[in-house]
Amino acid sequence: MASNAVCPFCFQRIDSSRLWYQCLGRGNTECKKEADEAREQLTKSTRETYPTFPPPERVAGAAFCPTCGGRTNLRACPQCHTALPSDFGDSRSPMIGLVGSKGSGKTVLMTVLVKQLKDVVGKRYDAAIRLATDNPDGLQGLSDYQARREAPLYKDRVLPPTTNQMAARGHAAPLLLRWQQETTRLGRTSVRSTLLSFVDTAGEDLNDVQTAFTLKYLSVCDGLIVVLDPFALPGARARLNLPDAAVDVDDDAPLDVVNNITEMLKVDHEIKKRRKLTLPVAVVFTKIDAFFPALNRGNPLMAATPTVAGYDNADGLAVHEHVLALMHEWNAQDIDTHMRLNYADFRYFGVSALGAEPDYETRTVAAGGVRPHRVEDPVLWLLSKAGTVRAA
Ligand SMILES: Nc1nc2c(ncn2[C@@H]2O[C@H](COP(=O)(O)OP(=O)(O)OP(=O)(O)O)[C@@H](O)[C@H]2O)c(=O)[nH]1
Ligand SMILES: [Mg+2]
Ligand SMILES: [Zn+2]
Ligand SMILES: [Zn+2]
Repeated sequence: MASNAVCPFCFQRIDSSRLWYQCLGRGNTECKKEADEAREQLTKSTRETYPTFPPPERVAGAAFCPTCGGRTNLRACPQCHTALPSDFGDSRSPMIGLVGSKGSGKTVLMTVLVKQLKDVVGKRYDAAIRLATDNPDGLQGLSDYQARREAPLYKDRVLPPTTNQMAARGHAAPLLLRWQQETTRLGRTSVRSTLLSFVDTAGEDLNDVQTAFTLKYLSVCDGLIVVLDPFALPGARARLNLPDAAVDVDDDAPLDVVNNITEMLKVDHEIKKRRKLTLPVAVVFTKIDAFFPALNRGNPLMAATPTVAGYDNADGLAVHEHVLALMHEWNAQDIDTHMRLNYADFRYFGVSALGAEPDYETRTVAAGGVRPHRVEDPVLWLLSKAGTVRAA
């Protein structure tokens, strides 16, 4: 039976019951690792792998490589020939898009979010949350990911450089996380697996509505995290005392970004002018730590994420309302107007990936290190919609 899925690497719709195989190089004759033309065309990846081949008829488990005869159970995308996580075929795999304006804090947020999910949220849910592929974010393997993304931020306390535009870096490999959890239904326990896919886009890609990649990516996402930079709002900035080095974007970029995303989605989903978009959108204001001194102690934005193993809807709504109040203070109601007119299902979030203001000039994380504040909220909300996370 054909079952529809989306390849997290090339964003094409594929039949997950007819996945291809990728050789593991275990045959009697030598099989060579090579770049793959289809993969390069669809994902810009020139990574060399053993050959990929279509499934022989009536094979369910392992198959044998037609070139070297070696046995393999590694599955791959029929379109872009990229190896897929072992349980791709039988797990739910919601795609969560992470988009936002330049300098809004996407790279820091994604790095911190992944670590927070692995180290903290997993324990809370009694779930195993792990990177699911050997090429996270285009890097070669988990240790490379840790060395290039996590260590600089957590150990050396340096902020990442700006993410290259897709055109320059050529390859926007998504980061796949597998969320594995035991569930009990009608007295029977089984392990349920969900794959989450995030792509860190460069800010500039969004300003260019024609960026085909972004369009294709947005069109297959089941939910979106739209990252907005409060420092780009003059009304918010007026309440802070920010050094020049902290401000990296043009004024009002947040509304432009939201507008661009809406335009792209509407074209793609062929939505009539008067209809609202139905995919859930988490609108996330980053760098909320800069506003801590001005917020009341009782403000839910100041409190940590509730530590229950479920999405706390009442807490989420309280945060939503308080962020909305801040938007009014910041004179940014137009963003809310836009959201109400165009989306049927959205919620506001305020997060701080770092937990305290960095030294913007030297690009150094504060002395206390990275202390994530509410970074997991948007993902938990989106996953509660997908049914992975219980709403409490
Ligand atoms: N106060 C505060 N500043 C932050 C935080 N996260 C990021 N920043 C600031 O925002 C800057 C940009 O962060 P990035 O994560 O590189 O932003 P980005 O959206 O990936 O930027 P591009 O890749 O250029 O599009 C950082 O250099 C910090 O100055 C945070 O949690 N708190
Ligand atoms: Mg970046
Ligand atoms: Zn082979
Ligand atoms: Zn693919």
